[in-house]
Amino acid sequence: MITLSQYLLEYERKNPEKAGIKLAIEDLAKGCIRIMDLVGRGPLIGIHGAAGETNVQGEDQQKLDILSNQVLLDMLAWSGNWAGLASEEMEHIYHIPAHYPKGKFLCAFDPLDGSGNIDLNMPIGTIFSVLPYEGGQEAPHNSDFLRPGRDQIAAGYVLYGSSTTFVLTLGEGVHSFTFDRSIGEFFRTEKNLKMPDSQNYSVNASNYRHWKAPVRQYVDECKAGKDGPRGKDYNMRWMGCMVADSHRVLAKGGMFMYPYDERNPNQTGKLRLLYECNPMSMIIEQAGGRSITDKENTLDVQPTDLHQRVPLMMGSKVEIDYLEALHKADKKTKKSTK
Ligand code: FBP
Repeated sequence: MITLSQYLLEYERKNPEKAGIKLAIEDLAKGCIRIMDLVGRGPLIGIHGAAGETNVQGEDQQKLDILSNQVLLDMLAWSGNWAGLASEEMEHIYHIPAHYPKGKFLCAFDPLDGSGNIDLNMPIGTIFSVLPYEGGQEAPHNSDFLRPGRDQIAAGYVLYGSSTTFVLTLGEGVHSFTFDRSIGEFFRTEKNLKMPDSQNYSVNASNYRHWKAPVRQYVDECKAGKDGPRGKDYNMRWMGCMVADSHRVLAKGGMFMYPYDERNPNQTGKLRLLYECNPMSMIIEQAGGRSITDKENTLDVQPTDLHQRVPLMMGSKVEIDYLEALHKADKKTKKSTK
């Protein structure tokens, strides 16, 4: 088994134009090891519970949301590998302090995903997206982060579960690394992950009445199982943590979605494009799956805001093709009845 560092070195040797990516990803890995430690000792050191503040999304921040955010800022700011950072927990982009050199990468991250699970010892994670930066030592602007997901040069997540798993793509397949606490290294435990087809779907079904017709039809048909139009039985899972639910879909196939919700027509989705949907979608596509909003491929969306939300449906190609076809049929019907 090779370590994460060995894999990154091999990658840089094969892709000299990506020089510097090894150190940059290692920064993220070191930061996540610190978060793993904080998460693991949470109740012992009094860092569970709400922090009494809200973030730019209007969500109550957990103490560990803020601590994890600070860990990543501290770890990435001084290394010289990054030109700018964006976080779910911060309204504006974080500028690298002037006394540190700027690097050639930008990072957008969700420091702790699945905040609702933190105090329950349920799976939580960290998600990151890496973009190239061509501005040299100039300070980046929001617009430097507003690039379609296709421009990502790396994406990944860390799942803090019974073991700590680091899943990464650099655009040449998806690899999974497991943290060995006795040695303090991530070792590659799965190479070139390819997502199987399967009958698993993952959605917060309590929102059913707020969904658009194609999504309701998709879930109705899954529930109808082999007696229904799909002719096979489906299983449903929801952990309330995108990293955990997506990890299962990556490993076992099926689909994960947080669809459009008619309750807030101005907010087209719950999950954030730059640091939740784009990185996860790059991983799913690299593993042979697909990811769509209710209008286009997620990775083709032109972002307009750092904290923009989009409807997300991603997973095994056969399921997403089917869901996309339901959306197209619905659109056609609506057009013909106008
Ligand atoms: P954050 O915890 O980072 O805000 O992420 C949002 C999230 O918790 C996802 O991880 C998860 O898929 C979803 O929201 C859960 O939503 P709900 O509470 O509606 O089930």
